[in-house]
Amino acid sequence: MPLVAPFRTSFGVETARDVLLVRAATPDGDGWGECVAMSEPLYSPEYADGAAQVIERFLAPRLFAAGDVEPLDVARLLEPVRGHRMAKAALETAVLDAWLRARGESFGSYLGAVRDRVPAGVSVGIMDSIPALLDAVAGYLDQGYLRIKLKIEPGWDVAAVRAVRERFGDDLMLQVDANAAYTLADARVLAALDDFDLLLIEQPLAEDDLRQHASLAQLVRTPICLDESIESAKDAADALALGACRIINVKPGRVGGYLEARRIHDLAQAHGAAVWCGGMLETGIGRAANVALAALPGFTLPGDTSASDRYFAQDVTAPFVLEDGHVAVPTGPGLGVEPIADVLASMTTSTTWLPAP
Ligand code: SMG
Ligand code: MG
Repeated sequence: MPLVAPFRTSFGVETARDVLLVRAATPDGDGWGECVAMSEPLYSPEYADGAAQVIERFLAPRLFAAGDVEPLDVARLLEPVRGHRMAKAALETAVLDAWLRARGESFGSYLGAVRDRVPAGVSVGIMDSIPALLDAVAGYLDQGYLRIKLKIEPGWDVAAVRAVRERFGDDLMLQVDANAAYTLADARVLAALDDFDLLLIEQPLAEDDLRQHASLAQLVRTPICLDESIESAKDAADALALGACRIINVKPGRVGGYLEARRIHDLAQAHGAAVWCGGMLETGIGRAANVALAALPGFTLPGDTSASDRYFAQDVTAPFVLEDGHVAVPTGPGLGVEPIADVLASMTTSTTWLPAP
């Protein structure tokens, strides 16, 4: 799916989204799940084609072998396979969607949503120049986005943040995301961001640098938020106990599914730590579930839950739209949205059916 504009991060430029969707065909009806792995293993070790293969060879056979599978069984059945959380999450979501549709219950209701709409933030890529960045941010604010996240990397940090803060004022909710582009030796640059009253600095250091994030947290005043480092509720517990972060970006794909994502929400709430819902340039399928999760009570910061048109001219479902800076939580059974058949067909490059043995 072509993106409406290139999206540059510290690890690369995305111009299109290569999407892997999982459809679970069950006796009670279909369910859908979106795998958030990107086409290349640059954000994390998983990638879309690899996820398709691990589902086909190792994950789906375990579910088929188990026979009658309920959503709460999926993670346990897939546990013997190490890692591959994004692939596992897509399967669990498809099973959960089918199960909820059969029961007439929405994702939001099942997960424990307490809001019917969620405030929307937007993630703004690294640009060629500060004027281009200011134009992009102005455009998003005109559309009503309530929080801006700037992607940063060494060389595109303090000046970019200063320019946005000066142009749009102190009331703008502003945060940054480095996607692991810095080391502890850059602490001075990261501390310079303290002047700009940011909500948080997301994943400044490498994903396996929990201890160093804890050291960095002693050197900067801005709260540290972890994304790539948190792959499970256990990781979240360790990070909070170590003081490696005060805030967690919850991405259901990264942590193996919506049920584990909810556990992280519950754990963070018990710790008094804030969570917010991250994004992986999802289509309407993944977005529907993210928006439902973001409506839980502990999601107290706006998420990367933007409207469909921030990413795609044509979404695979009816588009999610921004209303007064918010996105509505779907209320229909399951995800509450489904792929539009002819749109899906026009975008599909390959389909593999895995028949139950
Ligand atoms: O879905 O709005 C979105 C993208 C939000 O910045 C975003 N995601 O590290 O949080 C992150 C990145 C990961 C994907 S970047 C290609
Ligand atoms: Mg991030």
